[in-house]
Amino acid sequence: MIDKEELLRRTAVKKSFAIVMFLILCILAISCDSSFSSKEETVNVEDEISDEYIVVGFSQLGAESDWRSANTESMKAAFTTADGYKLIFEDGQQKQTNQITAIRTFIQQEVDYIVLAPVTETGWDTVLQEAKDAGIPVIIVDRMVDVSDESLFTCWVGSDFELEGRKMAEWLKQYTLKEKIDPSFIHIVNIQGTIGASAQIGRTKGLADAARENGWSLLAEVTGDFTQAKGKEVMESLLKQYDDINVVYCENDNEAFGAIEAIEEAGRKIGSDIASGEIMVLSFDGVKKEAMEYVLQDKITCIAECNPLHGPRVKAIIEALEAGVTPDKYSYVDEEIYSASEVVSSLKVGETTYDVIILTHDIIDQRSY
Ligand code: GZL
Ligand code: ZN
Repeated sequence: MIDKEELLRRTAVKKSFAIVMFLILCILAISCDSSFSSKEETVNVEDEISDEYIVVGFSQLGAESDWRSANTESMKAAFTTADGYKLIFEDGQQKQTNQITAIRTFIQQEVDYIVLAPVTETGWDTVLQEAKDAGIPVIIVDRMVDVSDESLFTCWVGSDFELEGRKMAEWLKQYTLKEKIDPSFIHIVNIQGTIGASAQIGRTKGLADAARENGWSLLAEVTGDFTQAKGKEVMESLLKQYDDINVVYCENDNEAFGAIEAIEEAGRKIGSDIASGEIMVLSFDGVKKEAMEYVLQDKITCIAECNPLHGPRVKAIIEALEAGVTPDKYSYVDEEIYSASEVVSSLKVGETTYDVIILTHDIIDQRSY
């Protein structure tokens, strides 16, 4: 039989145990609640971070060339968190559908700006209208978009591709004049870039117009899709189709690397001495040092530069827009033309005269990309 005293003691023990358990549960509840609230705080802090940062969604078209890699690096270097930006980068792998999906994702993420490097010019009206309806400014870089309503993008920064093509064609015309090569002797093939890309449209037109005006034989125009592999494949087949090719116009350096491999594997000699049977290679970009070294070796006789460093320009546009300033709708980058041959020292396109930069190792080593 438990006496009354023992009963009171046991009840007291049970009560204090219950109180301790209650306190433990309260502490647990508060801590998990605070972890929840800290999670909420994390979420809020995350939101605050994104409010503090200018969020830029960048739809890059792919990674097909050295030019593209330099362009991507330039954008990533421009939009850093240290400078107050969050860059969301999406690689479209050269497919427009991937880029359209990326833009729609940026809209859902409510980014502050969308930057688009479009793989081809057409097919953007619908998705750019969606961005406009969402109140998100769109900046186009590099190639152009062909849209029915120019208000669908705020600004464009890039190159004048037709001018690049006309400069290259004018260099060839001056070369034939100085070397006393009859225009009808020129049998040229064009390894084009991605069909529908502004760079392809402009460079192709520049050459085609000059070939017609100068009486050159433009034997073929075939896309190499701006890649080395395709450039080689196309050159191999052209060499089988034509035995009188003496100039190869490549719409970027990666295609030129492929074409050079094919020409050398076919046992042909590369160089500017076309009168003695060499095959002259002309190209665009001048980004990779290897391409510029090829110019020194006369494996590429002339390169029309295409400047990939759009990051700082796009950043300047966004900073202007943030400050309430409307930048120019179109801004073109300045570009040079390089050769190791001193035959042509300058050339004229329209009313403007352009110096040809006679390339040296020092110039290559000093260039920023
Ligand atoms: C030109 C750019 C082109 C480069 C190629 O601005 O669009 O795309 O010339 C690249 O190397 O693939
Ligand atoms: Zn060198």
